[in-house]
Amino acid sequence: MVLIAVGANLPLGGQAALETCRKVVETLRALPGLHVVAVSHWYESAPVPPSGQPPYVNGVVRATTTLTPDALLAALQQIELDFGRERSVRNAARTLDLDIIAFGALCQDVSHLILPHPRAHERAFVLLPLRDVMPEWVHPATGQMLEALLERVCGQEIRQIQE
Ligand code: PH2
Ligand code: MG
Ligand code: MG
Repeated sequence: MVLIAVGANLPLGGQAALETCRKVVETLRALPGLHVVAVSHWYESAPVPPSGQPPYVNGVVRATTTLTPDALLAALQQIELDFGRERSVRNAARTLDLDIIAFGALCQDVSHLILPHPRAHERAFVLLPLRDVMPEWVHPATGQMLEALLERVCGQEIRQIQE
C-alpha cells in the first residue's frame, strides 16, 4: 500500500490546477508497476506557510505497487517534469507536486526520501484527503491514528471542492 499526495497551485498552460490533478491520476493509472486503488476528493487550501501564492488543490491517491520506493520516487519526479514542474526555491509555487506520504509501514530516514513524509502528520491538506482513501491509517512511525492526527489540524482552513 502506497499513499501519494497530489498538489498543484499554478496553471499549466491554459489548464487549471484542478484539471492537472485530475489528469495526473490518469497518468498514475497508466504507470507500470502501480495499481491505483482509490482517489480522494479534491481540496482547496491556502499555501502553508502563508505566502502570496495562489491556493493549492490537493488530493491523495492510494495504490499498490511492485516498484521499490526509489523507483516510484523517480517515476513520480518524471511525471512532475512532464507536467511542467520547475524546481527553484523550497515551497515555490508549482504546476504539480507528487509526494510519497507512506510506503506501507516503511520508516526510513534517507535524505532524498524520508518515509513516512516528515510533515504529513501536521497538514490538513494531506490528512483530510488521506481519510477519504484510508480512514484506518495509522502513522507507521508514531502509531498515532489518523483521527487523532486530524484533531490536531482542525484549525487549518481547507474546503472540499464540489465535483
Ligand atoms: N505544498 C507545499 C508547501 N505548502 N500548502 C498547501 N496548502 N498545499 C500543498 O500541497 C503545499 C503547501 C510543499 O510541497
Ligand atoms: Mg509537497
Ligand atoms: Mg514534493
